[in-house]
Formats: sequence, C-alpha cells, structure tokens
Amino acid sequence: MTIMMNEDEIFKRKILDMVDGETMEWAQKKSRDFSKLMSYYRCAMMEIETKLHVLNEEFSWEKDHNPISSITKRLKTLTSIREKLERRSFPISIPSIEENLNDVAGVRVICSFPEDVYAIRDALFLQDDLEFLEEKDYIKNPKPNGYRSLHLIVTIPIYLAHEKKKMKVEIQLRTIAMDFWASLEHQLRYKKDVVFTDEMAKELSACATISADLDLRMDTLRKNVEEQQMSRHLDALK
Ligand code: 0O2
Repeated sequence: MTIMMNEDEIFKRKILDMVDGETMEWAQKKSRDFSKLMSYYRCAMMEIETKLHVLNEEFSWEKDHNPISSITKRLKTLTSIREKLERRSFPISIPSIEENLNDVAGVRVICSFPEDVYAIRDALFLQDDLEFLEEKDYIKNPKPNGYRSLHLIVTIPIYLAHEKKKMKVEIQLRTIAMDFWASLEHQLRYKKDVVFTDEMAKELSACATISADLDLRMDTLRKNVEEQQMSRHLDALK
C-alpha cells in the first residue's frame, strides 16, 4: 500500500530525521520554528518582488522599455541549508541559519540589457528600507568558469502583526544571455556520473565569452536605436 504524504508531512518527517536523540516535543517545536522562519523568508521575497515590479513599471514609461524580463524566487531546501551549514562548520540551528546564511531566500531578476542590471541595482540602492550587506559583481569580474551575474545581499523589513523583522535576501541580477549560459552550465555540471573534463570547462568558458559578446553587441544596437528615436523626437519638435 502506498502512503501519500503532503509536502508538510514530508518536511516534518525530514526535520524529525535530523534530530535523532532529542525528544519528540523538542523536534516538533524545532519543526514549527523552522516553518515559521521559512515563511518569514517567503514574505521577504514577496516584498523584494513588489519593489522590482514597481521599478519595472516606472522604467517602462520613463525609459520606454521594460528592463526586467522575468523574476523568479526560490527558498533553499532543508537539505541544502543543512549541507551549507555543515560545509562551513556552523551550528545546525534556527538562529545559525538566520545569522550565517545569506541566500536562504533568493530572488533572480533577468534583465534585457547589462545596463538594466545596474539601473535596477542603483534604484534599489536608493531605497531606505533596504540595507545592503554585500555586493559581488561577477559581471565586471566573472568567475573563472565564465559565470556572470550581479549578486546583492540585502536585508528587508517585513511587518508582522506584532513585530518588524529584518530578513536577508540574495538578489541575483543578470541578462537573458547570462541566464541562458548559467542555466545550461548548471544543468551540465550536475549531470550524474559524468567527469567534467578540462576540455569541457574550456568550451563552457568559450561559450561564456560568446554570450558576453552578444550582450555587448545587443547593448550597442540598443544605444543606436535609442539615439535614432531621440533625434526623431527632436526633429518633430522643430
Ligand atoms: P542554488 O541552486 O542557487 O541554491 P555566500 O552565499 O555569499 O556565502 P556562495 O554561496 O559561494 O557564498 O555565493 P556566490 O558565489 O555568490 O554564489 C551563490 C549562488 O550564485 C549559487 O547558489 C548559484 O545560484 C549562483 N552561482 C554561483 N556561481 C555559479 C556558477 O558558476 N554557475 C552557476 N550556474 N551558478 C552559480 P547555490 O547555493 O550554489 O545554488
């Protein structure tokens, strides 16, 4: 007989598996605390997403194009949270997750052009409820494998019924071309039973260079189009 479990039950089972040796009540409390923390992270991602939608809306009439092509959100899984804490020798506890992990909540913003990435970043930077904890610019300084993206770690307040909580969110901003490369690289790198050779790594890095070149050429095209549009507007005013 197959026993069907919903996601909550599966999650609770996983938490209980993590805490052998402790009492059941203790484990159940931890499970509740963890669910609560994850729900705070979800709220924080919603707040960030709203800010991004507002900026996209404003830019669409101010700059005559939508800088954001798409937004995705993800919460790190319990297994992945645990692995990261263990890898970095941090305690496995709720306070330790909040204190030591920056990317439990992740929002990925796919922009049309590289300039849009920085325009969105600069606009977020001006918002006084956001606190910027860290910035990693893998666009100006790509990773050795060719990965490009702008990573921001921010805190954002969420307003609960009786308290305000500051939650950390990782925002990854990249262009469509950068995202195309990163998604395929991620798929290839995590293929089971495959040894990733130096040749394969070189080819991936070459593809990253092509994708960076594509962004540059599209950006030049965009500038030409905008210049032409501007001069037509000016002509019309004469
Ligand atoms: P997933 O699937 O997104 O959960 P930090 O968190 O700052 O303490 P970390 O984790 O080294 O340290 O941060 P970094 O370098 O900013 O990278 C974090 C995330 O960026 C990764 O999260 C990926 O989403 C993405 N990333 C970084 N390097 C690469 C890369 O070479 N290729 C691809 N495709 N993505 C990359 P996770 O937790 O690894 O994965």
